Amino acid sequence: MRKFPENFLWGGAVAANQCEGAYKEDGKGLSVQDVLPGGLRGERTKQPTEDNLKLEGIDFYHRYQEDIRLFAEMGFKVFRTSIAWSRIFPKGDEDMPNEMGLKYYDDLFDECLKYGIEPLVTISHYETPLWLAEKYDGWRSRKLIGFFERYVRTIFTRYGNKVKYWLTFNEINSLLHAPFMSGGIMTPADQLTEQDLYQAVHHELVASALAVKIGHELMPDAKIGCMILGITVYPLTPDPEDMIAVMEKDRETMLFADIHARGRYPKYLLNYFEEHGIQIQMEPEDHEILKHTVDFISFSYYSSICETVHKELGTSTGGNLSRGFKNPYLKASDWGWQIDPRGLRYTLNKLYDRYQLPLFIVENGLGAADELVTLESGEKTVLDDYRIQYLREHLIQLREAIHDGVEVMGYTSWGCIDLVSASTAEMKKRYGYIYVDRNDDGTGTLERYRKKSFWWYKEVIESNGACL
Ligand code: BGP
Repeated sequence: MRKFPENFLWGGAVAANQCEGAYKEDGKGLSVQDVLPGGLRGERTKQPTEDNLKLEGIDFYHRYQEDIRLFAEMGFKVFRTSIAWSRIFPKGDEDMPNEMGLKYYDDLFDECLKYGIEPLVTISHYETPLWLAEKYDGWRSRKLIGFFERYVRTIFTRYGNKVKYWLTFNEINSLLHAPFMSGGIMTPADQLTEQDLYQAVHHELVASALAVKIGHELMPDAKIGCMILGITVYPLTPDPEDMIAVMEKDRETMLFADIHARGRYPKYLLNYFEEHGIQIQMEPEDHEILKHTVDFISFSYYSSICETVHKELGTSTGGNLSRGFKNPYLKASDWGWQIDPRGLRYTLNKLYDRYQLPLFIVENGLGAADELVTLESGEKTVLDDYRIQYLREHLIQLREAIHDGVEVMGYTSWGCIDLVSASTAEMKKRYGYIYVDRNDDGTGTLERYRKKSFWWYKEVIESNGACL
């Protein structure tokens, strides 16, 4: 019989900047998100502006106790969130941390542990302190490695006895696609060369390996993973040229996992650098630092895309920060992300075959415009059968992958409670099991309501996936 392992970590995921709000409370500094009111659709602003929904988020900062109680009610074993770097170091480059920020996460993690929920913490989730962006051009500067090191030492020392599971950079490969949001790089994207981008990538990779090294020294029992934006690519046609095109596109993603898992740059990337005249400045110690490889690989998975050399045959489409061609066999979400549960099984097998390291799916889900309805009983809910179907199909394929022999530590679906979208900065694109009464025009009571999927997911966890 196909089943999930006994200790499988079921749960959900959020990021500080998309849910906490309280953007300048208790000494918090600004982060790049506080000046991105339109997400990836819009321009950054000089100052935080009223139309930026992230400034208030879903007020998780003040309501986390209620929310974690709801997660516990669903039976979560794990809860993924991020620490907002600018709560701990408001500007990012100061010597001393902000005690009020540290205290907040102490309380948050204690609240999780009270219910036996393991925190899974992303150290940097698209929320570089704005000051580091303005003063240093974000991760283009090598100086950020040092600031990041101070930050991770601080949080590892403080939370080492509470947090066992850590992720370094959220979707680290997104730096190539969204340099400001992902890497705090102020220089406009169209003025950045590949040289600039890969230099910034190098700094993050060294910082990531440094976090693994320091984490293992300070917290011998901790498990520290990388986090990759999963971009699954298929050939649009059986033309062998398309297969080669897929291989090349895939490497833009896999290089990040390769370096994190193997501790060195792969030859294909070094050759690519040479052919394109890219010269990365590396310090002698970087090679030693990179050897500190991760304990597991985590990734986000929402959709897949096709690639082809026969551009005239394809219809262009996009997924999560990725562009490619439409797959005629797949349907898409209302935001155009193609829905491909089998692609999850394929991706899990591919990653496991390549690294033989435990895997963790830390994001997956369906963004949809939910409608709150009132039942005869008077209860307000969302009848989100479409979400249940999406999640169920993905979980069945995840179970298949486990049956294939893949070692999977856990699954945290994205936006387990509705939050502000990263790419569009809307509330309307909802992922949660819990509906939050907040609208794109900023109105709403912030009241929480259990959706139909809430009860479904509770049963999934209770039965350890047997009810799927
Ligand atoms: C990932 C990010 C998340 C998240 C998710 C869904 O790229 O790590 O922060 O938001 O995608 O994307 P969106 O919010 O754009 O629908």
